[in-house]
Amino acid sequence: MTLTEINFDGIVGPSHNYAGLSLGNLAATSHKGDTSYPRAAALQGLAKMRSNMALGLPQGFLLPLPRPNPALLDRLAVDETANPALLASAWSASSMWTANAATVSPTPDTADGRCHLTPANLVTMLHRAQEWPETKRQLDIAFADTAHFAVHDAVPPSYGDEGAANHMRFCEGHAAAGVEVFVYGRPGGKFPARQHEQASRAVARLHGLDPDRCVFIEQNGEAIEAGAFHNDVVSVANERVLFTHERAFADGHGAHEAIRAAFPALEVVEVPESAVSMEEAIRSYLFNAQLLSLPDGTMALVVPLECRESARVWDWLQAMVAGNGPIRRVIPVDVRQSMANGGGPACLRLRVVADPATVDPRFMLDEAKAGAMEDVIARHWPESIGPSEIGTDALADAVTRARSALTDLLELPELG
Ligand code: SUG
Repeated sequence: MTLTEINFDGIVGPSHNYAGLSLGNLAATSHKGDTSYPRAAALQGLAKMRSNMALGLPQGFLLPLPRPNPALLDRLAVDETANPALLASAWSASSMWTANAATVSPTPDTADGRCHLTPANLVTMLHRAQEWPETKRQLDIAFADTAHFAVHDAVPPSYGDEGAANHMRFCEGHAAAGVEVFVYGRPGGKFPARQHEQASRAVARLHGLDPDRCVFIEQNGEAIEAGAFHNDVVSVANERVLFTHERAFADGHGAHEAIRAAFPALEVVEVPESAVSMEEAIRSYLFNAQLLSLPDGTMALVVPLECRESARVWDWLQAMVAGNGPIRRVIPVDVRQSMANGGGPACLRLRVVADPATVDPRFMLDEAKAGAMEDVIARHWPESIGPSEIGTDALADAVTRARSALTDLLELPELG
């Protein structure tokens, strides 16, 4: 068994659009009604995957879900009198943000020694709540090897669960036993607190985690109000490192101490408000970064290009790599199409620590497959989608055919 971290990125679906459906996600609501560019969006995502593979890291992917979702349109009896947001929900390509696909507890952390995955119920938003049964169908195929994986049903409503976006794992190395940290929000603010404490606790129990190696932390309500609708907008962890904003947690000092009590090797890289304000951190998505362990044992931070465009953020990052902290490299990537919906590099990936040989190879990427996928995307993904096209038969045909071309290429007829 060679346990290693595999990032499963969501392929951006052909219906990618800006309908402004996510209250509290300031990027998404401010881009409501813009024209989207699904082909460019999907190619940006693949370029990020290629760039991570070039670092010597294994890369997987999950497919876009079938859209428009006919079952949702039927069950809501959507017609021309219905609120346009209901129609748009059935067209959303939001499954691209696979950090919200599931919570993952790898083999070294669980009582039965299997890697446990619980799809996120995403109940707070209609366009996301429709995702999990189809997401589970993919997880059931990709991780069908039940000697090594257990895929659960989602936590039942009304406890909101948003998956890995509110979950961090600390360990000496990915293959070593971890301490799992669950971050939840307290409801009652002006924006929804999407992760409920009871959902996090249920996931920890379902996965058979040792209660002494679990930490539950409250997110700062001010962070949610400033637009951090998931904790991964203000913090990211890898191995022994927590990279976080000073105001990420309700009690920052208490949060670090609680993690340190369970994981004494913790190293905190904290960005103070005086260097980068919470607002600037959220605008640039500094923390929605992939903090990666490179084959040479150092760490790199994959940030969105927007970080280079903010002088304060870029200055802070330059000073960080010039120092002698654990993060030695910063790699900016262009994921602007996803960013405009509030999805940075970290939102686009689900981390699974596993032996790649135990994963269905159809979900693993290599250069040849990436090239073939780019061809399919270039040929079939709509170049652009304007708001008036959502709901049209012509676009429904185009996006349905586009997805079929991908499932054909990947030899995944069970998802066709
Ligand atoms: O759930 N955006 C997503 C972005 C998710 C980002 N994920 C993480 N932070 N891990 C969301 O708010 C916008 C779609 C729209 O409005 O059409 C959207 O769903």
